Amino acid sequence: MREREKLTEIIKEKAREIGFDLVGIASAEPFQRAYSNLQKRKLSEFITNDIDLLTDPARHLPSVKSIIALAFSYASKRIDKEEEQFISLYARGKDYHQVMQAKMQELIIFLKSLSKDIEVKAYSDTGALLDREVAYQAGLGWIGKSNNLINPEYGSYLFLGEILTNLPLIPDKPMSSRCGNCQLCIENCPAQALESYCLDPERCLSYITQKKDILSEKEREQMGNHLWGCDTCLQVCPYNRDIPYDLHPEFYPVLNGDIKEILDFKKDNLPPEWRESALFWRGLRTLKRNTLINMGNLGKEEYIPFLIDYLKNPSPVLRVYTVWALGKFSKEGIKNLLYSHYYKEKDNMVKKEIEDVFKINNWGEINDQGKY
Ligand code: B12
Ligand code: SF4
Ligand code: SF4
Repeated sequence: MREREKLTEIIKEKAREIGFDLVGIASAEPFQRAYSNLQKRKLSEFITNDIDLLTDPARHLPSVKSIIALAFSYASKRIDKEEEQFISLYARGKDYHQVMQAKMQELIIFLKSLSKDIEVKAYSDTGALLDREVAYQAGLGWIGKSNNLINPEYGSYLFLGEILTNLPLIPDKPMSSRCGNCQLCIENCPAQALESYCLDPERCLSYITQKKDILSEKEREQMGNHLWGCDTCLQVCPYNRDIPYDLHPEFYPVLNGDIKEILDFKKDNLPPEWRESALFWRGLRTLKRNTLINMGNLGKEEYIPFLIDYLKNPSPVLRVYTVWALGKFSKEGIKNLLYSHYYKEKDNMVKKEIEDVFKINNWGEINDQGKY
C-alpha cells in the first residue's frame, strides 16, 4: 500500500475505534458547488455571510491539505410517551458540541503522534465552515431536499464535525442525491420553509425557537407546542426508517418537557440534563419565553394560575409573552385582570401588548386615559 493510502486508512480506523459512526476525507479545495449555491441563498444570523470564509478551507488553516469529516448518529427510539411540549431529539441528550470536541480531541492526539509537524483545526457547529458541505465532499452522504445530510445506512439524525489538517490524505468521492421524486419533507414542513434543496431560515421553526428578538404574532402562532427545535423533516424522511438506533449513551434522550417545571427554573435549581443540553445556549429566558408561547397555543385552563402569577415576573419581555398567552383565553375574568394590570404596569412594551390583546379580542380600546 502506498504511504498516503496507508496513512488515510490508519486514521479512519482510529476514528472508528474512538466511536465515530462515519469518517471520510474531503479535499481542501474551495467548495465551488456550495459557493454558487450560497450566492442564491438567504443566510441566517447564526452564520457569517462571508461566502469565501464559508467555502474556502484555506481561510481557516492556510496549510490545509485534507479534511477529516466525522459523524455521530443520535437516532433514538427511547421516547415513548406523549409530551405537552415538543423538544427536538438533538437537544435531549448531552450537548453534542462537547461530546464532538472531546472525541475529535482524541483523534487529534493520535494525529499528533503520527507526525511532529502536524497542523490541525477542528469544528463542529463552531466555525464559519459548512459542516454539511464538508461531510458531503467527504462522501458521508448527500444533502437532501430537507437540507439535512443523509447517509444511506444511518439516515440524517447525524451530528457532524471536521478536522482540517496539513496531512496529505486520499479524498473520498461525494455521493449524489438519492431523494429522487420524494418530496415528503417539503410537503410536511409545518412552516413551509423548504423548497427543493433550499431552506428559508427565517421561517424554519428550529430558527424561530432560538431567535432572540420579540417574535411576531405569526411566529408565536407557528411555534405551536415547540419548545425547542423541530424534527419534522427528519421524522418523515424515508431514509430514517430502517436505521440503527441508540448507538451512543451520551445522546440518549434524558430531557423531558414539563411546562410548569420550566417556568420555575432558576440558575440554582436547574436539573443537570437541562444544563448539559444543547438547548441551553440561549439561556433560561428564551426557554421561558417559548414555554409561555406554548401555553398560549395549547390553551389549557390549568395554565391560567401559572400565567397570572407570571405577570409579576421582573422581566418585561417575559411579561409581554405572559400577556399574550393570557389573551388567548378570551374570558371576561382575564379581560378584567389585564385591564387592572395595565394601570399598574410600568413598562411600555408590556402596556402595548395589553393594548394589542384588547384589539385582537375585540375587547374595546384600552389606553392611558383609562377608557375602554
Ligand atoms: C445556522 C444553522 C441552522 C439554522 C439555519 C440552517 C440553514 N440550513 O440555513 C437553523 C437554526 C434553521 C438550523 C436548523 C437545523 N439544524 Co442547523 N446549523 C446551522 C449551522 C450553524 C450553519 C448552517 C448554515 O447556515 N448553512 C448555510 C446553508 C445555506 O448551507 P447548508 O445548510 O449546508 O445548505 C447546503 C444545501 O442547501 C446546498 N444547496 C443549496 N442550494 C442547492 C441546490 C441544489 C440543487 C443542491 C443539490 C444543493 C443545494 O448547498 C448548501 C451549501 O452546502 C450548521 C453548522 C455549520 N457550521 O455548518 C448547523 C447544522 C447544519 N445544523 C444541524 C442540525 C442538526 C439542525 C436541525 C436538524 C436541528 C433541529 N432539529 O432543530 C435543523 C434542521 C433544519 C434544516 N432543515 O436545515 C446539523 C446538520 C446535521 C445533518 N445531518 O445535516 C449541523 C451541521 C450542525 C452539526 N455540526 O451537526 N440550523
Ligand atoms: S426543521 Fe421543521 S420547520 Fe425547519 S425545515 Fe425542517 S420541518 Fe421545516
Ligand atoms: S424526505 Fe424525501 S425529499 Fe426530503 S430529504 Fe428525505 S428523501 Fe429527500
